[in-house]
Order: sequence, then C-alpha cells, then structure tokens
Amino acid sequence: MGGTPAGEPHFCHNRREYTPGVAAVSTIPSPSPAALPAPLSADEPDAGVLARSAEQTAVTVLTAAAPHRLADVVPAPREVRPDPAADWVLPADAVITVSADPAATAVAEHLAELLRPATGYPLPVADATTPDRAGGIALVLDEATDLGAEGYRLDITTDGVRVTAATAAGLFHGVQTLRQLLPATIESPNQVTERWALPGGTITDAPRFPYRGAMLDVARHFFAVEDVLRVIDHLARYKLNHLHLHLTDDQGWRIAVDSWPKLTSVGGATEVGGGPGGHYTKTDYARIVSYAADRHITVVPEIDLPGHTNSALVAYPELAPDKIAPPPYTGTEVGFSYVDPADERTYDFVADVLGEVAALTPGPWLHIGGDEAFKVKGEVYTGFVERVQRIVADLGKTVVGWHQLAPAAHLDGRVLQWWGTDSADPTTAEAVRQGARLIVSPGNHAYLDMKYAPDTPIGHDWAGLIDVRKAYDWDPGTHVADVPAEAVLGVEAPLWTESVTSLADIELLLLPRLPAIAEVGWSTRATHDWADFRDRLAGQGPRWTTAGITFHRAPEIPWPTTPVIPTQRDTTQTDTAAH
Ligand code: TNX
Repeated sequence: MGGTPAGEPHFCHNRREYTPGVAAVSTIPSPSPAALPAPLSADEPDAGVLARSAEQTAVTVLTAAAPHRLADVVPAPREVRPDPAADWVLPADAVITVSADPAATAVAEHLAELLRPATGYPLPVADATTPDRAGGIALVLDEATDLGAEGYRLDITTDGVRVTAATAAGLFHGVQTLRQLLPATIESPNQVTERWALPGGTITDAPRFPYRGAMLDVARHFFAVEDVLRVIDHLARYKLNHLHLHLTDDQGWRIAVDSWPKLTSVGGATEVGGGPGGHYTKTDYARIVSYAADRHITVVPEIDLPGHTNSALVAYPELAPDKIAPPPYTGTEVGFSYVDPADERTYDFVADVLGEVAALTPGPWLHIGGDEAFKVKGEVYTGFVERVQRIVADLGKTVVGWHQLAPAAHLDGRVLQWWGTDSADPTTAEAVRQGARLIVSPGNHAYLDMKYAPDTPIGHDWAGLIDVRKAYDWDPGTHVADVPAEAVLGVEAPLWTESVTSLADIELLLLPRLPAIAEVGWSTRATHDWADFRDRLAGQGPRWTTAGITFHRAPEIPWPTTPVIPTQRDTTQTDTAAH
C-alpha cells in the first residue's frame, strides 16, 4: 500500500492539492521513462496493515502512518520501481543479517546504531554466509553484481529488506536510502512510538560521478573535531564521499607538523576576527580520518601554497621572501602572502609538511592549493607548482589544486578544482586536454559561503547569491567550456569560513544546499527536475529538525509544518490547514 488514512502528507509543492490518505500522484516527478520504468500509482491501503495501524493508533496517536514514496530520496536514485503490494513494517524483533565481511558488518552496525535510538528495538547484527531478509534487513555483499564501486540495490518486500552491493561503500549508500524511506521520526535521538513502515519495491542506484565532496575551511575559523564529525554525518546522509579540509591559510595553521612545531604553536593561535584559533593534533586528525572512513568518506587535506601562507611566515620568518616575520593576520583579504619560491629551505618545508600530512592520510589525494598567489607570477609560479607537484607524486599521492595550477606542466593524474564563475577558461581546458581531471566547484553555484539572499546574516556575495535552485540547476558534465564530461571527476561544495564562527553558522549555509550539490554529483541527468527536487528536499526538513540539526528554511522549498515528534493529537488533522 502506498497511502493510508491519517498519512503524513507527501510533500507536494502545491499543498492545497494534498488529500489525506491518497498518494500525491500529481506531484510525482516526471523523470524520463528510462529512469522510472514502472509508473508510480496511487494505491489502496492493505487491509491487514490498516488493521495493525488502527491497533497501534489506539495505543499512541501518531503523526505518520503512510510510508514515504519509494522515490522520496535525496539524491534521486537512478531507477525506482515501486511495488505498492510490498510495503513492509520493521518489527521489534527484526534482525540485521550481513555477509561475513568486516567492512559489511561495520555497515550493518552503523545501520543498527541509526535505527536503535528512535525504534528502541534491539536490532541485533548477525553475520551469515547467505544473509536472509526474512522478517528483517539483509545486507548482501555480492561482488558478482554490476552495481559498480558505490552502487546498490534495495529491495523492500513483504518479507523484509535486502540491500545488495559489490562493496561495503555500496551497502553504506543503500543504508542511507533505507534511512530516508523510514518515517522522519527515525531521526529522533529518543525512543518514539511509531509504525516503522517502508514503501515496497526496488531501487537500483549508482553515482554519476566518482568524486562528490564538500570542503570545510578550518583555517579562517577553527572548528572543533566534534563539529567536523557532524559535518561528516551530513555528507554521509547525501552520499558524498570526500571531505576536503582547507587546513592552512593566512589566518591560521591547523594541522600539527612535528618537524615544524611552531606552525601550530604560533601559526595556529590566530583566526579571523582575533579569536584564539586552534589546531588538530595528529590524533585529532586521525580521529576525523577514521570517522570519515567509517562512513566511506575520504579526507582530502589541503596545504595552500605558495600563497595564503601568512600564518606559516609568522611562525617561520625564514620562509618569507624578506626573511622578516609579518604580523599575524586576522582580516579577510587574500593574495598578499607567499613562501619564498627562490629559497631551497622553502622546498624542505614543503616536503616535510606534505610528507607528514601524507603519512597521516590514507586517501590518495593531497591538495596543494595554488589559488590567489598574486605576488608569485609567471614562470616563478609555474616552476614552484611543478616542483611541489613532483613532491606530491614522490609521496605516492595524487596532486589536487585549484584551477590556477593549470599553466604548470601536466603531471600524470593531476586534478584541478574549478572555482570560476564564468564557465570558461582556455588554460584550464588546455590542461584538461593534456590529461588533467576536473573537480567542478563553480563559485556561483557550489560555493556554500555565498549568501542565499541579500538578507542572509552571514556569507559572501562576490560570486552572486546562491539560492537552492541556483545550487541545484547546473550540470557538472557540461559546465566548463571545452571540458568533456569524461574529464569531470566530480563536484565539490566549498564552505569558506571568513564569516562562519559556529556549527550553527555552518549548518545554516550547508543545509539545504549541500543536498542540492550532492544530487548534482550523484544523480543521472534524466532525474534532474527542480520541482521534483524541491519536493523531495522539503521532506528532509522534518528529519533535520528531529535530529536537532538547524537549517535555513529557504522560502522556495515547501517545508512541511507538521510536528515531527509524535504528540498526542488528533490523527485526522493534516498540516494542510497551515498553508
Ligand atoms: C576565494 S576559492 C578563495 C578563498 C576565499 C573565498 C571566499 C579560492 C580558491 N580562494 O581564499 O576564502 O574566495 O569565498
């Protein structure tokens, strides 16, 4: 069944059209037939389920009895085949069975931890050679499937749920989808009496691009490890798989380097506005890396060179062109500082720093910045970058840098990060022709430090205002002139923090735009549809609220106003009256 009486409304953009108890068919997206082979339909409640529902209602009055539609997922899955006859309700005695594999078992434990607080169910995890969904949830690792490195298949039937994938990463993404298909109350940290209904059918899903990321600038303002872990949680929900940490800038150096200890003791003690700054010890950084890895997210550390280095120069004046320590910098200008490209000591510094950061970083990437080094020009700049690219390669890592790196000679595998706003740059296109791959972060679509609207209390507007639609309506595959989709590694949403001072600020700018960028990176073009996205995104609001996550209530999104945590109230009420 897809609709029940007293159902939580599907989040249609024209709320007046909502009819309680009837699936909001009119608001269902119209992706291409290939993307959604089986037509979605309004369906009749199953009598047995209704009876059980009524029984539960007698005990506790609930807000949500209808399962979400199978397509109510962000980012949009590749293929959705609803089976209204196959809805399933998670029982209190459900077991999570999983293929006997440590990484898969870790995903099963993660799922159990997501579901236990709100359900109050024990949800034991059991390894099995052949995981069985009967009455529970089975996570099946099957290398023979053609689901790719991150794809998954989710089957919801009257027998239970099965997630199949060739990798633990695929299982993890499938689990995130499963999570979104449960009632929003699943996000509650406290036990909720709820009917944990899931919509029947099959989702087959895989990402469009292999690299989907967000960047957090921890240099302009420093953020505690806990804040970073929370950002990682947000990434994981939306199937982003890279966290780029902008670890160094003029205003602060945030990562411990044993061979150059003053980088943090001196260079880390400042931030924009004059606050105390801070830095990550190697143990802190390892904690971030491992928390991310547990969520199939790779950390990309950035040491910004040769510019954006005032904090390093304060700590070690020998790196400065005039060998004089500049004053600490707590403003927000860019482009004034640089390490001396003519001094060999600078390359010792670079090799030591990158060597220690590489040793701490299991992922393949090392980001060397390269942006806004306005005072290091022409061949001096390209010569510096070429040496640093080589240092990165010798460390066994793949070099990533902002697209200003483009004029430097190509090095196998190198990746440029596009942050332009004009969608065309012949130098970048030429670098791509020579083999560079591109991470696309257009300043005017993906920069999460841009304001939503003129009255957004924090953020910039140099790249324009970015409302949710602007964050959503662009195509990384065609965005940069003369860069073919095959050269696009993926997308990234950078969050610069000149004006961002707290986790609440981070979340205000991240949500709800992060899911928009996530969808642009994950979902096939065939599913790209603003009206559909807007309605699916609206459904995320109650989840964030229930989880205690603050977000910007962007006016173009039809956020539901239904109370999220079930309270004693009349189930015949709907939230339509509020609109
Ligand atoms: C440009 S984007 C920068 C950063 C600023 C940001 C503010 C890039 C590579 N450099 O240094 O923080 O604008 O939006």
